Amino acid sequence: MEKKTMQTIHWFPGHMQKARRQMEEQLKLVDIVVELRDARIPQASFNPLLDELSAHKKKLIILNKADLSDEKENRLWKEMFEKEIPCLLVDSISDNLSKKLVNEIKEICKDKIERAKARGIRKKVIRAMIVGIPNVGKSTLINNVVKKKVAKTENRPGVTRSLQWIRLNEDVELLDTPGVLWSKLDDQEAAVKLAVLGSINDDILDKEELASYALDYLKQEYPGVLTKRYEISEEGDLLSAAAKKKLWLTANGEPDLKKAAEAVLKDVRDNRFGRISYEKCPAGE
Ligand SMILES: Nc1nc2c(ncn2[C@@H]2O[C@H](COP(=O)(O)OP(=O)(O)OP(=O)(O)O)[C@@H](O)[C@H]2O)c(=O)[nH]1
Ligand SMILES: [Mg+2]
Repeated sequence: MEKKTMQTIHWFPGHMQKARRQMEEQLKLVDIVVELRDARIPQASFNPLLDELSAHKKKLIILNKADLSDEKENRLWKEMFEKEIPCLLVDSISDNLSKKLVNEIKEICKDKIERAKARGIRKKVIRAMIVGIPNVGKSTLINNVVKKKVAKTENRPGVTRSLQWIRLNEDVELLDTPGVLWSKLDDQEAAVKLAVLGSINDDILDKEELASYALDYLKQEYPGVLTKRYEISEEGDLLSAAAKKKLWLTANGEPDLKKAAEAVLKDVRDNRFGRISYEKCPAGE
């Protein structure tokens, strides 16, 4: 898809502004910021606003939903991030994360724990703020780590609306935060990827454009997956071809592109094409 023909995507509703302010306030209580990224789009899910907020804090990057992304890309991205910052590849639905996350957090904060000990504080509680773009899996990760459903989760952006401290054990507390974007989505291709994967509310976006972007990407980077799913030849107008083949038609028998776009986006978000990375690591080229 030509970049210049793309719609301009912008989504920074009031609750995100409020969340940003509250996160800023809580930051002074926090020992470490755990930043979740979507393993399928590790770069597009980087949030400059959160980066700015956590600039002087210890940090851990979690590439979440690693079960949905390409294994080879997962390895490459993790290696790349680890050169700068501790990084874990995580599946917050199936992994057993409690010990792994606590150990990692304690390791990163060990100097703070030591310093507290030296001051006579035997048990320092480490406070970790869990941040990330909407729908990346922050609340799911917290539920996994504390082994019960303490936070509401759903496959749409904007589910968590307020900050919530959760006691994990006697050593660690976690802060669930609402997903936030940033007010200027300069990189519109990144914005399209965020919208395609469900981190931006797409009610007011052009879904046909989003779906066509996804189809073009899949054709280019994962040849054969569209043929497998939609029995189409991966040439020409893919959205229209899929609509014809899958009989997503209007009352008068024309391809119903609106319906097709909804179906394609649902397939992307339900992971019907297998393990796909929507951003390839530059180190692999
Ligand atoms: N396959 C897979 N799905 C995940 C994973 N983590 C979260 N999900 C799903 O992603 C969706 C969003 O999860 P949430 O935990 O609500 O995301 P959030 O970051 O808290 O979202 P907001 O509160 O809206 O910012 C849910 O449908 C989860 O089941 C994961 O590691 N793998
Ligand atoms: Mg949430």
